[in-house]
Amino acid sequence: GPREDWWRDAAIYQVYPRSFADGDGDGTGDLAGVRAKLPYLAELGVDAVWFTPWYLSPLADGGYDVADYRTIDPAFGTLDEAEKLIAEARALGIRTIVDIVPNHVSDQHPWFRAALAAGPGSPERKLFHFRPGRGEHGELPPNDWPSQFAGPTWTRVEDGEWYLHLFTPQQPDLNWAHPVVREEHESVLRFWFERGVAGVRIDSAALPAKDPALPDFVEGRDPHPYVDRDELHEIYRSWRRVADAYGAVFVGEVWLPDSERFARYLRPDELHTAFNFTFLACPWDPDRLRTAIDDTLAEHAPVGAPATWVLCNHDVTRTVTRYGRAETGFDFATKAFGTPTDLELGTRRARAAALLTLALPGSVYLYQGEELGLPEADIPRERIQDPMHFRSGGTDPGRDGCRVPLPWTADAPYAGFGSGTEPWLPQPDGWSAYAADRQAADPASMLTLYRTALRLRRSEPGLGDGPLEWLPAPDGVLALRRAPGLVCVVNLARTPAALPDHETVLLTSGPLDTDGRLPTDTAAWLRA
Ligand code: TEU
Repeated sequence: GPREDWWRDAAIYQVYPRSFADGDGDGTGDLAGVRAKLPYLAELGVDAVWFTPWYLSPLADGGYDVADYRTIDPAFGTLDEAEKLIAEARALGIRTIVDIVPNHVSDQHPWFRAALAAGPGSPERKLFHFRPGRGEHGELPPNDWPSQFAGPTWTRVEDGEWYLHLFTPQQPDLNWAHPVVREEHESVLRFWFERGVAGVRIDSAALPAKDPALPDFVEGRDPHPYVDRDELHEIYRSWRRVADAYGAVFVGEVWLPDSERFARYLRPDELHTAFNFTFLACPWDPDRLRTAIDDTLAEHAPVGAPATWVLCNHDVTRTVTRYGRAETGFDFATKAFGTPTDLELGTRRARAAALLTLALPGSVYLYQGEELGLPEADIPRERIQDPMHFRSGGTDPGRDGCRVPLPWTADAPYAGFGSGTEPWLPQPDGWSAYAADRQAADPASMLTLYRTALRLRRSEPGLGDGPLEWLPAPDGVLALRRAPGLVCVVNLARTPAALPDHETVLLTSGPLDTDGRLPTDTAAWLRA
């Protein structure tokens, strides 16, 4: 029967519903589109799908502004379709993970509308962080916190009070000291677990709890007024009891540079897993990658949680573009418009990174379109919708470049996304060259590489969770042994690398060179 600990070494595909597949032909992706592509996901060989928010939302932040967790946004479909999708996916061996955003709700959520209407001092306002302003007439925000996007974290309402929002003004922060906020989220978890959901991604998981005094920033203050507050652990322990009743799992979006603080969330009575941003942010450099892998395994081992490996998501620059740049780590500063990138180089490295990632112990996240090797798209400024674009006066392209509707069919309008209506974000010229149907027929394509590697990852004993052993290798070459006989070699040196005696299992590039060596920026799985 199905393994209870499937999540310890699962390959999890991230669907951004707006851009995955358009079933009703209106230019926006939807659940009908996902249902039609379930065979594609099964063929790809993933164990689960994580859906970024699909709930009722004004889409001020791509759905991370939820107006009602118990309703699917009509642009995406209905609750009935979501239930069918969950069941159909499960029948194909694919579990469903949904996204919960505890830090905030939409300003269109009934709670926030009621809070606005009820006025200062009302019980409705206590679900959020409303405060009087500073200054003689309350004309200054209550504290000095800057928002993650643009401007201050505070917005003033008509009656003169201000409310807190770490992200856009359309995303008011909830007050997690309030028992009703806690009860409601546990009820939302149960709602989705009852519908067959196997896991929950927790958005901005280190941010929801706030110092009740909401103090100004003070350099070196410990603890931070809203990042990684101790109160969070009790909240997630309570969530864990809900999940355990359904055998469901959590993956936390815990952005914390301190690995000891990060690991505190990964406990048998707290979160099962959390995203590994150390690996994602790591540049294409052999020593830095090896250190990132070793540090990750070392921080997970004592708490018994499996590591996760992530190359890309809906918030960061596409892998082939990142790896095709001179500065290859993920850094907002390198996201500027027009940063030069060598896509041929980036693609070679992304292929090698795929084999490395899929050879590591733990679970792997695969963002939609990575299996097609999509590059970051340049979105014309006037078409950019992501609120992050506005944070530095429009000089930051924001995150839409990795959210472009997928190319499915080479010889169809809009590369087969939908049926003839222009997609909500423009696809760049040449997008159909990446179409899934073309790649499925090409043994040398990125899609074929991912399919083959994912299939092997399932069939090779010893891949997935379990020990990793580094093998001696020349400078710039990473060689690691997993399964008794399976070795992954990645060549990040400038010269071809000699290989041990072996039988080739999988290569990211064409044949080895005439001396049987592994070319620069390629990887191999060997039986050795
Ligand atoms: O992101 C959390 C977060 O901290 C972001 O500011 C992140 O640092 C940024 O997007 C760069 O990677 C989550 C979601 O993944 C993101 O899409 C949402 O916009 C955000 O929460 C607010 O809900």
